[in-house]
Amino acid sequence: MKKEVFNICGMCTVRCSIKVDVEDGMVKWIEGSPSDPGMAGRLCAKGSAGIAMLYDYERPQHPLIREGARGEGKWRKATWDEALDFIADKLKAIIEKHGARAVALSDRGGPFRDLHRSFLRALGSPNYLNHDATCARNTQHASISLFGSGRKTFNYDYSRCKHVVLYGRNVLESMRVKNANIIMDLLERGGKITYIDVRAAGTAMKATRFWMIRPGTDYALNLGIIHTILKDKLYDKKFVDTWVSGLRELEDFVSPYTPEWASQETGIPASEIIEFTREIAEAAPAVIFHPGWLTARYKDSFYASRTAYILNVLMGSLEAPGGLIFQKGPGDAGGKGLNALLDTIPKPEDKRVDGCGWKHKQFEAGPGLMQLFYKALLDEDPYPVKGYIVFRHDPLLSLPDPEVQKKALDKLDLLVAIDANYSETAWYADVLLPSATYLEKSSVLCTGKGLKPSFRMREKTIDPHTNAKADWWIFKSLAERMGVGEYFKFDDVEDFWKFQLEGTGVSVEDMKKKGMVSLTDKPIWWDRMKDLKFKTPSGKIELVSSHLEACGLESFKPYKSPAKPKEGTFRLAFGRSPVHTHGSTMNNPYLHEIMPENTLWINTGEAGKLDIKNKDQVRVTAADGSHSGTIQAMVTDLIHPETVFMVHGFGRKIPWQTRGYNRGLADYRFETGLLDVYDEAGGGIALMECTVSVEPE
Ligand SMILES: Nc1nc2c(c(=O)[nH]1)N[C@H]1C(S)=C(S)[C@@H](COP(=O)(O)OP(=O)(O)OC[C@H]3O[C@@H](n4cnc5c(=O)[nH]c(N)nc54)[C@H](O)[C@@H]3O)O[C@H]1N2
Ligand SMILES: Nc1nc2c(c(=O)[nH]1)N[C@H]1C(S)=C(S)[C@@H](COP(=O)(O)OP(=O)(O)OC[C@H]3O[C@@H](n4cnc5c(=O)[nH]c(N)nc54)[C@H](O)[C@@H]3O)O[C@H]1N2
Ligand code: SF4
Ligand SMILES: [Mo]
Repeated sequence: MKKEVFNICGMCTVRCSIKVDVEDGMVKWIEGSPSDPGMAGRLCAKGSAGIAMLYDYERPQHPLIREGARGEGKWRKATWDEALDFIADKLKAIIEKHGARAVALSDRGGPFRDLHRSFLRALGSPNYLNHDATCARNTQHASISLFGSGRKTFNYDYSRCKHVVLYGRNVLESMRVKNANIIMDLLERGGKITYIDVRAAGTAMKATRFWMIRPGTDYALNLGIIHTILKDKLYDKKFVDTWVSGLRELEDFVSPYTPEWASQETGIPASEIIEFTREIAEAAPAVIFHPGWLTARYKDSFYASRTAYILNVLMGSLEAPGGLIFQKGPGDAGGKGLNALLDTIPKPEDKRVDGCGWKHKQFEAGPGLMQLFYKALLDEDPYPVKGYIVFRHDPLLSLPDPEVQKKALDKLDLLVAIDANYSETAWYADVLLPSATYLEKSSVLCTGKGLKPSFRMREKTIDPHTNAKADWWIFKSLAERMGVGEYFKFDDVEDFWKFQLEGTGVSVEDMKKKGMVSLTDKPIWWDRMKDLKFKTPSGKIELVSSHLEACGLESFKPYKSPAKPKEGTFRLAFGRSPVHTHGSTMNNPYLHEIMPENTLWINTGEAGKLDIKNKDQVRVTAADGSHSGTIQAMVTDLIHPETVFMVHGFGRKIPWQTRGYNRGLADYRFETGLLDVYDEAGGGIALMECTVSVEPE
């Protein structure tokens, strides 16, 4: 029997809409959903390799309970009842001794969080965390400091944009399929891309302008551009007069930061900075300065991101076609949003263990900060945490200092990992619960915000063909065992969908037709001179931020030049390959075949000084000497002399993943001592404040 099912891709976290062809209970074909115009059949390599993941038996297939020491790799197979009872008994003992706040849960963010967040809240713990300290926290906080709301306030209207400026936002490789398509169209219709990176990543190859910037100096570049805009009065006066406070203070602050000064810092000629600024002002307001997603990770990346937002404001690109568009939700379409289980459960009274939102007032409480969580775990301050559930998240691979992390994790009485693969963290856990893959499970419905808000659905295409289970089932079963089953009264996921859709006017049947329901026919635009709403105390875009100032932080931070690495040492930069997702696809049979390991990009001149030739094996050593490894050199002019680069996620250490095991090097193992180093205004861990030495092997 043949059928077509609409699903949401889970091979990375950008969640493209897909259509899956199933024949006789087997997945045969995956393509971008035809009902989503941005996808129209298209998919990336990782998305296509979903089938290879589905039928790969080198991923967890049964619940496992640890037998040997943590991380030793000795496990016993358990039934679901056994594993869930084991977890529930331990959690109950922890809660009895230390209170519910001694249980924490972290995930990888995203729109499918309602059930597991509800589970934690039902237990009574405030300690929900996600991955964002290593991803977009600086950008999130930069947005809050200006607009009073986070980075998801805006979407980027590439389809009408005339000039997009990207700081290490490698859109054509670190991709969203939809955006990559639209950006290629942008180029075809004569739009411009200025791409700024320490190396010529894939996007640089297509860009109309590429600036190879000195590492860690994007903030200086922005100051030079802002200086030019204000000096030459190139900003959108009407927009700025209407919405902005603090322009005069900004003018005073940037007065010493001339393009000539910026040129010395960044290595980009002053004449080019001036020429670029005029060009961009001409294209305004259809311009986008991308404030970064991961961006570069330095101690002042918050200010680099904040000034990128300020550049959009000065160009008046907010809610302008081709600029930064306010994301509209169901309410803006005159409808009602999805019901959330989380809203039905009382908020715990305890304060977060990581201090976010109270001790560290500059940081949103929301998902907290992993590095502060680890510190609290180690010091048992302000209180002990003894149970930790890691769901769809691999902290040991995605944060620095795995050995320090392990010391913190050793304070736990229970570490549970719920994963579709053997993650590095799962391998260290006490119990590993195998999660069904996205093709084998239905998830809670989610909202797609934008000019045309929608509801989106992931429906399972086949039943799990191993003993893995869907997330909703795992958390419902755990909730029942923990005595909080009254919140999880739905029979199955379809029953939960009905609860989510109650009062919205949309039915489950409507959702199943195409996997999404648009809540409006016409795109929703607001009048950018009248109807914008900013959630700052003043209702304005606050260049002088009342939030930052109240927290004792500067709205305009004097620039500090990053130190140049010593001879023979380099900053270690990292990024993505278009064919891998972080560390979770290195063992995928197809993707492994396309890219089995990473290489080390090194500048030709620097390689010459060290007598390193292209394709030589080289030794890379961490700054404190604690870690070293060999890797193939890729000698190229396309990288800045102060830096070397490797793709993130390789050097996997799980012997049961025979393909990915020990192939290539792991960037994070060189980031020694950085678990504690972060941007104090933005909270983002400064992963690129990392130097390594390189020598011929
Ligand atoms: N050194 C260094 N560190 C980095 C980065 C870097 O480039 N270099 N990148 C940073 C960034 S931007 C991010 S976002 C983080 C990413 O942080 P990670 O936590 O590494 O994120 P992912 O690899 O997306 O996925 C986490 C886990 O989810 C599992 N998973 C996948 N699908 C499912 C599923 O359906 N169910 C369940 N339960 N599990 C599933 C995967 O197997 C994986 O183990 O890492 C950050 N850390
Ligand atoms: N194929 C694929 N796509 C993905 C993901 C994936 O794992 N695989 N993950 C998704 C996730 S979670 C995220 S957060 C995004 C991340 O997407 P991006 O934000 O595009 O980040 P990266 O790919 O990590 O690339 C970071 C770039 O910053 C550059 N860089 C380093 N230092 C500097 C500097 O000082 N200045 C500038 N301007 N650049 C610098 C690096 O050379 C690198 O090219 O990608 C998403 N898309
Ligand atoms: S970018 Fe590729 S892997 Fe990521 S969700 Fe889209 S199709 Fe899937
Ligand atoms: Mo990310």
